[in-house]
Amino acid sequence: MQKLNGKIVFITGASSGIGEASAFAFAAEGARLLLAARRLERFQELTPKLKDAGAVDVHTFSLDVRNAAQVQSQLDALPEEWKAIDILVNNAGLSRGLEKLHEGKLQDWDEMIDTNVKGLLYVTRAVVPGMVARARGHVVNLGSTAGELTYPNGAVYCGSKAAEHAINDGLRQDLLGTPVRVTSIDPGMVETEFSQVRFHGDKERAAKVYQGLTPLQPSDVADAIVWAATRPAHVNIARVLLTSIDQANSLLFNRKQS
Ligand code: NDP
Ligand code: 8X3
Repeated sequence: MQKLNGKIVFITGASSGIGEASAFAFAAEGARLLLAARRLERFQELTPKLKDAGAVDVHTFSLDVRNAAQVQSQLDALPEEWKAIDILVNNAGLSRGLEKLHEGKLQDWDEMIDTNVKGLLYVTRAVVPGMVARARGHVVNLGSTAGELTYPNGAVYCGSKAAEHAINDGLRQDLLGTPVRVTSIDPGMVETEFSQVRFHGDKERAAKVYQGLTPLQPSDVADAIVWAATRPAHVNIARVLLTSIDQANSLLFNRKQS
């Protein structure tokens, strides 16, 4: 088992949901946390809590992963003691809208593809060369059941997560012969701000997504991420697909009538 104490773990989209829960899970392992998101103000409250939870140190910065130049400049500007990233969690992501493809909004598509696909690529491109040079590292990408099986009205989000699968597998192939590991963590429905973001702030509609079933919690996903990161150095977990007991795949749920 790999020890994580003192390791630098960089989590994108750490201001909420799975990213925030992962920060707490890595804190409990005594990691040093490098956290980024656009809503920097959220880190003011989070940082002392993460230190209380065991993080050796916490460094936060604002980042929009859609902006390639900003990704590179923010990582170049890191204090020297934060540059040697050991684990990258490419978590920043979102869905926008739930509509038939031929009725979809171009702005929603751009936001999903720019964040979930291009943003993940920009961060990976900026971080992985250092891992290769230092001969150590682990990239954990957030995929989804949506990338396994497309559901109606979700073609673009599902497509972005199918792209994540291809990128995850391609990166693992390209890093063969180096000690850098690559993992995709693919959850089903997780109760986070995800649905509120999808429905542009409509909390009532978002709540209905989880009605009548028990979804995964962000900490369940964080648990899988830390598990993958703590396997022995010669073990690469390629993919973890996890759902709640009330979900079989993107289309099949055990929803109790209310
Ligand atoms: P949340 O909405 O709770 O969190 C999303 C995080 O991503 C926030 O911290 C947000 O921070 C950040 N983010 C979004 N856009 C950007 C951006 N352009 N630049 C930087 N950070 C950004 O959702 P989840 O925790 O559920 O989602 C996390 C990941 O998990 C996503 O990749 C999602 O696709 C995936 N996932 C979610 C599932 C679910 O059912 N919830 C299931 C399977 C996968 P900020 O707004 O402050 O920038
Ligand atoms: C998030 C899971 O099924 O709500 O990736 O799109 S789903």
